[in-house]
Amino acid sequence: MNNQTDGLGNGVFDRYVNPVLTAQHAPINWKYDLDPQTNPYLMERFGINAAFNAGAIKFNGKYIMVVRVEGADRKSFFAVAESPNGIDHFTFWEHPVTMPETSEPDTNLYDMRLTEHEDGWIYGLFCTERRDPEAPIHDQSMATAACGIARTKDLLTWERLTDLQTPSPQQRNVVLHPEFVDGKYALYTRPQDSFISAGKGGGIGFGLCDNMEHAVIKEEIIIDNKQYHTVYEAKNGQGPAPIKTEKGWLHLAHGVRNTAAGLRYTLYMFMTDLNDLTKVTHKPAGYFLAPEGIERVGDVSNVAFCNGWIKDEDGKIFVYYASSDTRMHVATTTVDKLIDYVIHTPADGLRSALSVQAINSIVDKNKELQQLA
Ligand code: BGC
Ligand code: BMA
Repeated sequence: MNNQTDGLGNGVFDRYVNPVLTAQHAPINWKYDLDPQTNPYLMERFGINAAFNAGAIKFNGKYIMVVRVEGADRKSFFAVAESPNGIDHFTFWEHPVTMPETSEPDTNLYDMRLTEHEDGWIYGLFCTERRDPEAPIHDQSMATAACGIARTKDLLTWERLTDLQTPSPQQRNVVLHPEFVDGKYALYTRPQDSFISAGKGGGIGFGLCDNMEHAVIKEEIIIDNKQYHTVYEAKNGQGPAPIKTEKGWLHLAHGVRNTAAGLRYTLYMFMTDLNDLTKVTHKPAGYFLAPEGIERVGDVSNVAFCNGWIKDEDGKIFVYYASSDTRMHVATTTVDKLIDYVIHTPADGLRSALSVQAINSIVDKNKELQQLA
C-alpha cells in the first residue's frame, strides 16, 4: 500500500498515515505449512505477534530494517525487511536472520543497532537476555540483560562475537559509534543495576574498547543523565548510531518516565561536539516525538522507541520508530531541519516558570513582527 504524509506536520518532521511494517507483513511461508497432507485445515503453525524496534541501514540502494520480530511464543528474533523508497512496500527477506549463539545461549534477542563502521564491517549490537542465574525457583521473571555483538558484510551471514563486558552488572541500548576514537572503538552504553530499574545506573554512557572480537570497556562515563521531572526521569538510552553533521553529531534517544498508567517512552534529541564525543553541546527541551493516536496502543502501550534511522546522500532522513512494542512507522525530515531543531529549540529550563518565560519570549518577538507588518 502506498504511504503518504499525514499533513499535520510540526515543521520538524512528517509523520505518515500508515505504519511501514506490522506482524501482518510476515511471509505466509513462515507461518503455514502449505502441504495439504500435513496441514489439512491450513492452520497457522507459527504465529507472529509483532514487528517493532528495528535497526536501519541503506544497503545496495535499498532501505533496510533489521526488525525485532516477536513470535506468539514471546521469543524475538531478527529479520531483514527492505523497501525501494523507505516509506512503503517493505517486504521481508525469505528467511529470518540465523544469529549464531555464544557458549551461553540467549533466551531472547532484541533491539539491534546497526553501524557501518569505518573498519569495513557492519556491526549489529543488540540486547541478549537470559534468566538470572541467581533467581530463586519461584521467580521466573528475574533476568540479566547484556549487549550481544555480531558483524556482517551482507546482512545474510552474521559472525557472532563475545558479549560486551563493562563495569556495569547489566546493559541495554548499547550502540557502536561509526568512527574510531584515538584508534579505539567507541560505544554508547546504558549501565543499569537491575533488569528493569536503572537504579544508580542509567544515563547514556560512553566508553572505549581496543577491539570488537572481545570487547571490554574498562571505564564508562555518563554523557547524558536522567533528570528529575523531565521526559527522561526514570531511564534513557541512545537510539541509533549518531549522524555526523558539520555542526556536531546528531543523537536520537529514548527517555522514560513512570506514571500511574505505567512507563511512558518518548524520543528526544541532542547534539555532541565533533571533537569531544562526551560533550553535549545542544539539547532541546522535552520530547522530539511521542506516541500519538493509534501509536499509543499496543502490547506495551504508550511507547515510542527508535533504534534505526537512515540518512540519504541528499540530506533526507528517515526515522524508523516503533509504537507500543507492536509495529513500525517512519517519520521523514532532513539534516538541516534537525540541526535547526537541535540548536534553536530552547533547552529545558527545568521549572514551570522558565517554560512560561520561553513562551513569552516567542510571543513578544511575534508581537514585534506583527506590529511592523
Ligand atoms: C522485553 C523488552 C523490555 C525489557 C524491559 C524484556 O523482557 O523483551 O522489550 O524492554 O524486558 O522491560
Ligand atoms: C525496553 C526496550 C524496548 C521496549 C521498551 C518498552 O526497555 O529495550 O525493547 O520497546 O522497553 O517495552
